[in-house]
Formats: sequence, C-alpha cells, structure tokens
Amino acid sequence: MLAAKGPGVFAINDKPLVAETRPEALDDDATPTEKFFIRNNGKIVPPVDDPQRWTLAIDGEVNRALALSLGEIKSKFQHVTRRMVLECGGNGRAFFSPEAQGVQWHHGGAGCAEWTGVRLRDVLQAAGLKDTARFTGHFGADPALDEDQPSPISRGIPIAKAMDENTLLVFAMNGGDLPSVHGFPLRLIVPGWTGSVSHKWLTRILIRKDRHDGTLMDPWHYRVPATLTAHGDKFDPTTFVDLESMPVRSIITSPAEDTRVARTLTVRGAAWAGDQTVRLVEISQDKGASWQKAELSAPKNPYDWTRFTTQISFSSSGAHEIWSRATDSTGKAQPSEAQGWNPQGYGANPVHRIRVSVN
Ligand SMILES: Nc1nc2c(c(=O)[nH]1)N[C@H]1C(S)=C(S)[C@@H](COP(=O)(O)O)O[C@H]1N2
Ligand SMILES: [Mo]
Repeated sequence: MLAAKGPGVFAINDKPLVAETRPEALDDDATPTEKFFIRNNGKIVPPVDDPQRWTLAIDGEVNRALALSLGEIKSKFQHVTRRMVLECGGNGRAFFSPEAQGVQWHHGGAGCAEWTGVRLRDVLQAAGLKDTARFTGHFGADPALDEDQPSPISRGIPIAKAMDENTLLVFAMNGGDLPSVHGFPLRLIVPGWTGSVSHKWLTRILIRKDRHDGTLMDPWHYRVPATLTAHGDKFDPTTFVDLESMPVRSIITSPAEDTRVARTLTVRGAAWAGDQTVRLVEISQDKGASWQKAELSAPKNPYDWTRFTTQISFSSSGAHEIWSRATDSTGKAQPSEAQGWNPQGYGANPVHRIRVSVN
C-alpha cells in the first residue's frame, strides 16, 4: 500500500499503517494525494466491494433517523470543495524529551488537500437535530487490531463544531475519488482539530445528549492538561480537557534538510494554526538570535494553510541551520523547544529547524 505513496513519505509503523510526510514533500499549495500522511488505527483498510451500497446512518437525538446512500449524499446536498489542513493530534510528538507515548511524528503528520463533499450541517439539518443534541459519535468500517474490540477508534465532537460550515462529509480528495487508505468511500473532515475526529470509512454518526464514550474517548486519549505541565509532574487525566483545535506550526518545505544551498537563497514553507489563522512567520539563520519576517500568501479559504516565502543570505559557507517560527492570530508563537510535556505527547509545536550546507 505504501508503494502507492510517493517519495518523501516514510512508514513509521507497519500494522497499523502509519506514514509521515517529509517537510520537503509538503512544498505544494495542495498536498498531492500520494504524499499525504496516513494514520490508521485498525487492522486493515476495509474493502469496499460496492460503493453504491455504502450507507451512512444518522441517528440518536434527531427527529428523523436517516440511512443515506452515497448516491443520495452526492445528489441531495450542495457540493463544497475546500483546501484544508488535516493534522494528526500527535503531530510533533517526537520533539518531546523524554519520549512521550505514541507515534513519534515529527512535523509531517499533516497535509493540506482539496477536499470535496457536502456540509455535515446540511445532512444533520435534514435529519433534524433535537434540542437535546450535544455531541456526535463517529463509527467506521475498519476492524480493530484486537478483533475482540468493537472498533479501533470512535470519536466525536460537540454539535457546534459539527454544524460549522467547514466541517465536511468528504467523498473526493484532490479532484479524484477518496483513496482507500484515506477513507473511501466517505469520511469526515473536521478541519483545524485533532485528525482523530476526521473519521474514515464512515458508516454512522450517532447524535448524543452527552459527550461520546467510544474507543479512544477515554481520559488519556486526545486529552491535554489544562495548564502548562512538565515531565515529572503528577498527571491526573480526569482533570484533562479534550484536545480540539491544534496549535500553531510552521514547516520549511524548501530547501530540504541536509542539502547544499547557495549563499543567497529563497526559503519557502507553510504554516497553520488549528481554528486560528497565521499572523506572522519569521525565519532565523542564526539559531534564533534574530528573525526576519517572511512574506505570507493569502489562504484560499478558511483552514487552508498559509504559504510563506523569503530570501535569506548567509555571510559564510559551511554548516548552518534555518529555523521557522509562526505566530497565530491570538499572538501565540511556536516555542524554541517543545513545551508542556504530557504523557501522551500532545501539543509539541517547536520551531522547525533544518540543517543545510552553504556553498
Ligand atoms: N475509521 C478511522 N478513521 C480514522 C482513523 C482510523 O484509524 N480509523 N484515524 C484517525 C486519525 S488518528 C487521523 S490523524 C486521521 C488521518 O487521516 P489520513 O490517514 O487520511 O491522513 O484519520 C482519522 N480517522
Ligand atoms: Mo491522528
């Protein structure tokens, strides 16, 4: 399966399949499908023999429970295409020291694709939300690694996020059918939030009166301390809060790490900030002693990433580093080192640093 992925994507884990994208492979405005990161929790990618017979159930706190075929979803609701970032909740985990538990992502557990689908809001309105509707629960067709378990993952979001106009039920990626590994024939894209709520191979959305209690909704998963913590602190997960919006991050996508570069060169990259927007991206060529502002291009639509570019000049040849640092619309900037160590390793968004050899 990974063979279908392009260069610049490397497997972190085999079963379940987890693959990260190298920063230099994220140099396009829209991440090509073959370069998009993969995060599976289940045993296999569920085979879909006949997509015409795929149905999505909407039930629970609704006036009319629905069972919609793929054809009905495509024909009854307005199509929307948006370029939006999808990012794993654990992105950046590898920057925590000592090592936190979970997939050791660097900055490449993220990508920005063109997603086409319908608004979840429109479908929920067709079902008619009851006043008691508070939270969603997502169910998909992938079997758990341990087949005694009901599902590898079943997470949910508050109704307000489900009703956000940018939350989509997606059937196409970058203009083609959604690939199997990314959730064919139907997935959720809940932009800006931990990727774990963007359910793949989606078969059911249960509308609930209360927070969902499915697999990986337990106190340890996708939950973070409410205050800044450090390694050695006592952690009580019952006091944690749900990880929702992802923190601000930037990556240098050109030049590539460990390559030879000219004394004067263009540095290019991307920055994004969960539910916030990117206010500022700065580049340092002296390991953070001084910073120079990069030029930002306007995102195409909400939740698109912000591409940046700037020219820098080194005054000497040899080994150097280039760093990038983004600041979000609330004024939060990426720290020099990962902050807020927590056992599950969420929220590590240090500046991106690459080594280059200057001619
Ligand atoms: N059914 C299902 N949906 C899922 C997952 C999964 O294992 N099973 N993984 C989630 C996680 S943790 C992430 S980060 C994203 C990754 O989406 P991608 O593989 O298309 O990049 O899918 C989410 N949706
Ligand atoms: Mo994830």
